[in-house]
Amino acid sequence: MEVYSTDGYTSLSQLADHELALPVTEKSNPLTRDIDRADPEHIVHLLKVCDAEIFQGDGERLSNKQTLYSNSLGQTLVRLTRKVEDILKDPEDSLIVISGCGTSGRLAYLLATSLNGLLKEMGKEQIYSYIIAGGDKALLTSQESIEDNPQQGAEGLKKVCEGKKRVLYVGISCGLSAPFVAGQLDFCMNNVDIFTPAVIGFNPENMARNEPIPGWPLTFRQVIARMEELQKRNKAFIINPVVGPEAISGSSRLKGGSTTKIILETIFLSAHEAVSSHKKITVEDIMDRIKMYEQVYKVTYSQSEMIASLVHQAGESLKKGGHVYYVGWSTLGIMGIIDASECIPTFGADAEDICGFINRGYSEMKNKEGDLREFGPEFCISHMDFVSNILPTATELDMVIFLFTQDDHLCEIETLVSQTKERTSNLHAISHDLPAGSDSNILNKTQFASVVNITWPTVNCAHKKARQELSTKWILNAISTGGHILKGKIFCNYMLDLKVTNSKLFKRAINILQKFTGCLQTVCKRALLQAIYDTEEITDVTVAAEVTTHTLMAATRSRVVPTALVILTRNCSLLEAKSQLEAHLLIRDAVVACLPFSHGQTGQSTTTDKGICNLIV
Ligand code: F1P
Repeated sequence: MEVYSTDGYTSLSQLADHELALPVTEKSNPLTRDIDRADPEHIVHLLKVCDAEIFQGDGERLSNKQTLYSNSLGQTLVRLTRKVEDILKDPEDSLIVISGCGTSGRLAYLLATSLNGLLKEMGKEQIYSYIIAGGDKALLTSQESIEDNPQQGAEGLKKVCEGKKRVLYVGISCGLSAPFVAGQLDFCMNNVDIFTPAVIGFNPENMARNEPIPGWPLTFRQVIARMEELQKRNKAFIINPVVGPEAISGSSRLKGGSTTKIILETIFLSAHEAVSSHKKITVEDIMDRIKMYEQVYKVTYSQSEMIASLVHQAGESLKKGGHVYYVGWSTLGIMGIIDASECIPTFGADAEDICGFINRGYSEMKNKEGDLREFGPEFCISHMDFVSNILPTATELDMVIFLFTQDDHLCEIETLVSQTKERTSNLHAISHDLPAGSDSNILNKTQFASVVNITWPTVNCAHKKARQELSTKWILNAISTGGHILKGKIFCNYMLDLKVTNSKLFKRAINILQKFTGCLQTVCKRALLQAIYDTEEITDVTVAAEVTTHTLMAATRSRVVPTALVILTRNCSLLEAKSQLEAHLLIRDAVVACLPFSHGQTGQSTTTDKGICNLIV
């Protein structure tokens, strides 16, 4: 079905092929194509059906696709669990390193820190360590350019492991794409006498990223191919179930992050249990644990109505220039900080739009580099900082959400509630295991505007925390994603105004432009570079420069993808595109006004005065 084949444009069938060839983690999820026009209830419903794909049944036999419930994945997890057990039993000179970029690195930090806490309680040696690209600053703010550097990844790993004789390395890259992680995996494979590498991601091996990495001889896919060989000898582990595309295309903080947490906890908590109860872990045990997480999913989304009301409230605050503050205790504070930190790169949000706070700040975070407040206001994360920096200027427009459990300091919570209520009644709670109905219950005494309280069956402490954290993650992801959708930040299920700060995001930007304009990749790239370099004329030298040169420049610019989109669809100058966009406060409004089709004409191609716009979302 060739719709337009003159130079510069591609055909609908080619566009469809293009979408098919995208890795799962970059595809547009058909379930959420209209999420930008949904009301809060429907947004939560769409996130729910999208998250259900994490637990889809074993599709291996039907589609050759590994899922979380695949027997082959279960076997890999059992083998990896045994490696962890070996180290737990004989920890001398050994280390388990969990590493990743962005959200993946933040989850690596959370897991390593929590697991060390468990070992400490038992009086055992703390053998977990984490690496996040960009260091601890990246726990709170995005440092995405470092993700492109395989050498820095390898050097960082070498440093952490100095003097160790046995290292289990777990690298997380949801898209099987981050050069930083590729560098570490490769380093492990070059030193197999000490290192055993494992990788976690959510694409099939043949969809691991295959673009050349500047200044490095391998692609991520080649690294995976080498690991496949080692895996046959139990010397490497590839964990890559397919959980379907994200609700917001490419936003791997959502399903990617949740599934990462499920997999890591399944491996490590199973190993801890095996050692303490002298039990041999089986595939059935692994599956039971995954079923437990599926139950967490069901219980969490059984509160959809309340979650939708929080989404509505967050949307109201964000739309009116207010803020959303997560005030959390213990690891729920960390879940809040992680969710908030992701909003800047995901939605182009300002650092102060959604912020997270944790009681006792960095001493509660237990991060490697300690107190980071010297780096600026966005690094002030304790409740004391909240009281002194935020509360004095807080208004009814600001939404405050307390995150806590029955095990947290309830008196402290009560005091902070009173202080907050002096400034805003827009105060809500997400709590776990608070006994309902009793008069002494903080939820009754303090009159939150709304409460999501979830009660879990009694289990041991580590499992309880794991459930509370994941459940809180799902609710906060819904609040921040839904709030930004209501604020008009999303078009169809794409974040158009993404920050093009690393090579993966550069590629994503070009994909988006191709998809919405039908223009050839080379044409899209030129328009994107025009927006990045703020120039009407792009030279061949600039086009040929390395992606890093472009992404460093892009970090200093705003609205580059929307600008390129208008250049392409209107076939206009950069100046004209910028002035078209400036007339609109919200990107979604700007795009709807500038694109030569009205939303809802999905699947149709529309003739414009300058060409054809193919929209096959
Ligand atoms: C890592 C990551 C994401 C972030 C953004 C840029 O992705 O930092 O966490 O949201 O998309 O990339 P990955 O390596 O886990 O795929």
